[in-house]
Amino acid sequence: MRENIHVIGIQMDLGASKRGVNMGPLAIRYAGLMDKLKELGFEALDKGDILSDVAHTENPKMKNFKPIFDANTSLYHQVVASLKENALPVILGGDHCVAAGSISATAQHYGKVGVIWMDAHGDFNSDISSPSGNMHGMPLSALCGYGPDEMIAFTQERTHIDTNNVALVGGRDIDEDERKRLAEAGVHVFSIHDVDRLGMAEVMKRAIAVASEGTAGIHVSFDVDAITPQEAPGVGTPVHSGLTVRESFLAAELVAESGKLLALDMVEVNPILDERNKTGILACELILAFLGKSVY
Ligand SMILES: [Mn+2]
Repeated sequence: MRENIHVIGIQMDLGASKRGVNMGPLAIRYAGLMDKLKELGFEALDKGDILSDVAHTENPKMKNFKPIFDANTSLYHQVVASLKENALPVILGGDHCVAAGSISATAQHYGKVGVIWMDAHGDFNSDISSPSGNMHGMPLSALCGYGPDEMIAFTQERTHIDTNNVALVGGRDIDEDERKRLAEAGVHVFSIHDVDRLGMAEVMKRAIAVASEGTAGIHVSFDVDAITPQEAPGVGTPVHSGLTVRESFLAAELVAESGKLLALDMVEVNPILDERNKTGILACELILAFLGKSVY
């Protein structure tokens, strides 16, 4: 685990249909993230927030593409810069479209990385398959080379993530088309059903193995809607019967134990829909667990 942490916020909610998730970075910081990182012994640097331009849609199949791409371009360059300084970037979303920028940066820097995508949803739609045109449903597809390619066009040559090294954990609301696309692409899907049957320890053991095989390490992209809405009410697209809080912490602790974490996204905290920052506090504590805070 690196000693330097760079916290990078991105106030972005244009990839989702419900507004307010742009305040996520503030809520997570308000829970005491920077002080708690320092208490854990890290050199933690707050790089502030990237702001997005106002909503602007030209193509209804990719709503708000331009302001999303522009903010993601800033994020991409910030994450690359942090990695060059040997820091571990922690990205505070913002809706999940921001992973297009952050994971592209990790892949560009390290060459070959694995991804563990923890989410109630697949986020594996393209502009063609998406029923809504909301871009927070497309980043994993774009990152793996299944479009929309414009979403990750930060450099001349795209660095696609090999789906052999991608594990989706906690999925339970995946569109019919998306299911086919995930299967055809060969993404390793560990749905909530697999978590029930195998237990989180076994699921994470397999997910970490998938994401580590032949890679420099793992970028974890954690969408707080992976957690059951009773425990994480502050999310834009809640889906019932999700991960328990303990399953979520166990996942984070096992990633920390693996020593493979290269970067972490904590996304989709929506303070407007939250209850007294419950979800913001949980997201903050999960970040600490991913970085090695243990209970004993
Ligand atoms: Mn997501």
